[in-house]
Amino acid sequence: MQAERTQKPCRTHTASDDDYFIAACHLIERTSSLYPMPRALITGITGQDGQHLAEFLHEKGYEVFGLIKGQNNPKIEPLLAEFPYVRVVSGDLTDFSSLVAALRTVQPDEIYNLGAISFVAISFTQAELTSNVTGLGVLRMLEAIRLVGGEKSNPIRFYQASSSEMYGKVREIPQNELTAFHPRSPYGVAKVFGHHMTVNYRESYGLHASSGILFNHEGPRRGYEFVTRKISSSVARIKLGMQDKLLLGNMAAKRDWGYAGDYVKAMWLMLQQEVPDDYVIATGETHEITEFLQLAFECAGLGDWHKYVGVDKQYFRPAEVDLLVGDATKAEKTLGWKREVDFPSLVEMMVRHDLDLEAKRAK
Ligand code: NAP
Ligand code: G4F
Repeated sequence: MQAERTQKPCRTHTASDDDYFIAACHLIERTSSLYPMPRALITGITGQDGQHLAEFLHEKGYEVFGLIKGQNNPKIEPLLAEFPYVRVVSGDLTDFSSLVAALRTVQPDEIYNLGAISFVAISFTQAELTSNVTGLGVLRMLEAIRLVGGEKSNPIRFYQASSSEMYGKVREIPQNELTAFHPRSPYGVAKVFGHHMTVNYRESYGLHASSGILFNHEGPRRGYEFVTRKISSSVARIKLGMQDKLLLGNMAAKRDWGYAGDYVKAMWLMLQQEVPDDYVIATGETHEITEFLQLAFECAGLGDWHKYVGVDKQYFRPAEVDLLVGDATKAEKTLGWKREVDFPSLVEMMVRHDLDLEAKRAK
């Protein structure tokens, strides 16, 4: 049996230093009668956000469980070395019965569904796999929650990792929770499916299911396939004489880039609200890739980036999302969320991290 949720009137937060404290008090009210610690299950725990969230929830006093796919996933060892408090549970978003088993084992208070094929470029060549994991995976998890948590007063709270990629060919600038979606990749289409399923299960079955429409967020834990990490690691390697050139695709693309550490706090805040809802999480600023390049090369003392950067057509996509910029007013007012790391600090954080890392690897 799960702890019964305390029925309190919905309160509207305004941004203040007390927000995290208040949210933590609500969480204790919800869970303290039966469990000494609230339990969170994170899918995608080996990814960038999963690691930040595991750290954040552990500091908040959660028992943190991570769903791990595969029979001998090589990411388990480094994960447990860095986060020894994480408890691993086996499962795959493409396998419904494995999700049911994971939920029965963990009996989570909160589920953060971060697992996905998340690389937009690969979704064009592996569209079916992307639809299965990133789209249908959400439906499987929602059904598993209904089955394990029960039809009435289901106690499991659910977070879905929706994406600004759903806006695609943007209908308005900036984009908010009411902006129509026009996805431009199989990944974006799959995320729209997952997003609408989350809304539908909330409305149809009363699940406490929320979607965070997160704009791009980066940091030293970002995968090397994404453009920011590709740039910061290449800058470090060029500085250390380990690489000559950096080849990119569409450098005219603009993104609203924030810091992943700031964004996982918003995920948690969403699940501490009495009423589930959808929120845009963004900085409200957009920057061209060339701006990232300029700051990154300057930070390493390499000067003009044009000397090192070329174009390779293989990195262009069949369809592109050219201008993303989010309006996070609702999250700021209701959740009390605000970003702490600005764009220049983010670039500097990533480049300095990679300079240290590549120097260690070179030894
Ligand atoms: P990421 O680093 O690419 O991590 C993806 C995670 O999904 C990995 O842990 C991966 O596990 C797991 N996964 C892949 N296939 C799976 C399957 N079949 N079953 C279970 N897990 C599976 O992604 P991220 O940047 O942390 O993003 C987290 C989530 O937020 C994703 O859903 C992403 O689409 C979404 N999102 C990200 C951003 C962003 O800017 N980072 C913005 C908006 C939305 P393995 O490591 O074992 O492959
Ligand atoms: O870094 P990216 O691969 O991220 P993208 O496509 O914006 O997707 C990320 O953010 C989404 C949120 O909007 C998430 F949902 C998604 O899971 C992922 O985390 O590419 C950013 C831009 C694109 O316009 C791309 O065409 O950079 C452009 N780009 C130019 N050259 C490149 C490259 N991208 C990559 N990965 N590699 C290049 O060489």
